[in-house]
Amino acid sequence: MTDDRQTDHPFQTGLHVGQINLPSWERFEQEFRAIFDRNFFASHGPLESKLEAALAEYLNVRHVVCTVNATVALMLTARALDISGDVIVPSFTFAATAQAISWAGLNPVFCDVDEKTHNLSASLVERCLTERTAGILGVHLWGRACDVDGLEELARSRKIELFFDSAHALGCSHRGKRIGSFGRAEIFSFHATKVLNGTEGGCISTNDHALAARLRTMRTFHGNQTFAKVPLRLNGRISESQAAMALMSLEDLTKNIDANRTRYFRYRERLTDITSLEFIDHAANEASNYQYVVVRVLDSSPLSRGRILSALQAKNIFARDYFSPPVHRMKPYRDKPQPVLGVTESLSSSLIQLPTGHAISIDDVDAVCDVLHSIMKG
Ligand code: T4K
Repeated sequence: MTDDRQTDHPFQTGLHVGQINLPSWERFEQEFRAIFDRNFFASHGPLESKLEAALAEYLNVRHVVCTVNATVALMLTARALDISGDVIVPSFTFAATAQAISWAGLNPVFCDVDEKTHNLSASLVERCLTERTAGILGVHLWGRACDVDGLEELARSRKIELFFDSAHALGCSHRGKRIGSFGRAEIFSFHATKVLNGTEGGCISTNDHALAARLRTMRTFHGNQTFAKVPLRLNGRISESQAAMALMSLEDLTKNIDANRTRYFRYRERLTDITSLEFIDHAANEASNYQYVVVRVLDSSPLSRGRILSALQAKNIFARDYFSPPVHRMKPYRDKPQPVLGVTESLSSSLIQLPTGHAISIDDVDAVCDVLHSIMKG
């Protein structure tokens, strides 16, 4: 145990919330030498195809279309659905969810989330439906599935589109089925902070042949990649180096999820007796990637969330106040009248995301918990 681990001293290296799961240097070198040898770095190389096939198998879905990041994947999907009007989205999410809708020329309508799941539910969405509603974009926040069945039923009965921002949910399940084949399409992120690290990257998974053809065509200007008639194209391809990183990370996924799970339960065990912090659970009896460790600061807390974050930061523990402010309070949306979203506001002002992942040892988790114990004494 080094000085770093003693709670009366700051960590010399900051503890961050992101996963940053890395392959060994030797594997990295081998994969990147092979890319150099092929002299093929971008524009639909062999690793793109290999990654798409591997992910399609993992997600048990017909088509996976990889992209440069999840934001572009969301934009492409929203555009490829060929709808116009409003799309109902949660405001309690990363800004990319709603901004992708706006980039696609659609209008995000912000809906409140369920207090327990932090996600959209069919009953909440139903209250937002109007004749302008063309779709619903659900988010499986923290890897917990939103009300998939209720939303599918609603989308079917109202004849509107349903797709999912699954950026947090790779390796998670709903009713025992791996997230990835619900709705018309699901979108995943391979950002370095996610459980599957492509440095940057993302993908769309779908069982819809026609949609996949449109997406494959829209994500590139390459003539040999024309599979459908589309209104617009862009360069949203994944590079070979991103695909190489993502493939290595996919091989390590089980190991990385196991590491997250161990840290998650350690935090949970160590924090149970701080009664003014509520530990946010994952769904019972479902697979989770445990990539997020989230606590809620209750009203009974002797310290505000801001004070807790500052106290942690003073020890070089960079816990985050995700997602604050909620998206409807960010530009450009805050410039227009927005609904009152009570649960969203409350979650947005009370949650803390704690550091986890391979880069953080169990000793580190203990040290973070020690700091929390000491500051929450008041
Ligand atoms: N939908 C949802 C629900 C999302 O959460 C996200 C992204 C998206 C869609 C869009 O996915 P992408 O288009 O990004 O694929 C991060 C990530 O950039 C973003 O991917 C993620 N969600 C969001 C929740 O967090 P930042 O700006 O807060 O994180 P960043 O890059 O500052 O990383 C956090 C900390 O981790 C840093 O302060 C330092 C540390 N770090 C980070 C990187 C990248 C490192 O130590 N090394 C690194 O290489 O947005």
